[in-house]
Amino acid sequence: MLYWLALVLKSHIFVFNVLRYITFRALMGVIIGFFITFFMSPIFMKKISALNRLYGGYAREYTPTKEKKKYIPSMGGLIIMLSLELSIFLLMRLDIPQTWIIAFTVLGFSIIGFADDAIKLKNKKGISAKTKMFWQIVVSVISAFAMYFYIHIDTKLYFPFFKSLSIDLGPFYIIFMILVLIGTSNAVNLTDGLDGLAIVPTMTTSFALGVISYVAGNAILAKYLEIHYVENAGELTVFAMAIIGAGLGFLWFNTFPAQMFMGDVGSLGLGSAIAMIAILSKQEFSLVIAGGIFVVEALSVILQVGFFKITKGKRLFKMTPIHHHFQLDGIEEPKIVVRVWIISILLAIFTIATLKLR
Ligand code: 57M
Repeated sequence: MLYWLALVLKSHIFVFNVLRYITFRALMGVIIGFFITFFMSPIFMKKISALNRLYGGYAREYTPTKEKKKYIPSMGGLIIMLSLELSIFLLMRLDIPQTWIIAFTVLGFSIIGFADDAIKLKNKKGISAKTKMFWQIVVSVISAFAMYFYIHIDTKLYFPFFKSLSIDLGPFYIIFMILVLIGTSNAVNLTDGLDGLAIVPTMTTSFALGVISYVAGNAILAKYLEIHYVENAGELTVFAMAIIGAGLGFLWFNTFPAQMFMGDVGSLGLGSAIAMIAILSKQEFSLVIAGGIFVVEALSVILQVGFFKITKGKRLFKMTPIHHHFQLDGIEEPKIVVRVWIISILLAIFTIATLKLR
């Protein structure tokens, strides 16, 4: 909206011209995102805490730190999502379909998460896994078809490290997009089991993808660094920075010892958000590197379940997702979390470095 205002007013009031720049709107994204989550979360926490007490606590059947965390309010992701949707409408260009498809997808995934969280308040089981998956498929199918038919998204897969290697999936790219959306949102959801564990890797992944999107959306830079040019990818940088702003405001309360969790509304919504940036900027493989933490957490569950079935009851890890394994090994929660942060920062730097390693 502000971009449009800049176009209308720039000839009358010169300062509005600055709103046209991606870098300025990205900076505004960090600031707006931070202030919304920072100032609104305390009000929200009070309300959810009251509901928690009313319905007897939210904590699930077992976690190594279950009792202490029983009354911590969840659904903080609602404020993150509010902040993100606001940033989308205020800061991104509304004349391109990308903006609307992002707004729809993130809203869709967060509504699924919200429904689960809200039901969990009363009934600890929440929505069944099948119902949740059904709705995730519905939202991703709509989103993927919109990207295929409205944006005419490039159906080729490009690979980091290789300048000219690409594989064209044609219409099968629709299925690929659906898998990326569902896989990423569930991987972020699985990771979200310790204080601050999911939000920082989400921010570092957003940062790496945001930088690459800026390069991909700038014809001169893209040509210089020999990455695939994607029209309007720079707008994704604005969105990525809004995620960082909102994430910082949320982390203020979610860092150990957490005063609030993001809930499925946050984890599913944020997972779909980073997946959208990766798809629309044609950086799906950069997402795998930058979001390596999410990949490892999800893989640990897949391996554990597979091994359990094949060996008829033996376990590969003490407990998965893998952060529980480290907890049961006796490592304190903040140590596990900060080490994950360190790895995710390194992964983001490495992902950005792949721009030069071609
Ligand atoms: C999300 N939710 C947290 C909070 C957060 C198939 C299986 C792997 C599924 C998996 C599962 O249910 N995952 C979904 C896990 C929960 O956090 C809430 O959920 C939201 C995210 N969706 O925002 O609202 C608890 O996590 C803790 N927490 C924090 N700090 C945070 O900032 O401490 C969360 C955020 C919170 C709080 O205690 O209540 C969760 O862990 O439940 N299942 C599992 O993860 C279970 N694993 C398991 O059964 N593993 C098996 C294999 C064979 C499947 C195995 O390895 O043997 C674990 N679930 C729990 N405890 N609760 C096992 C340990």
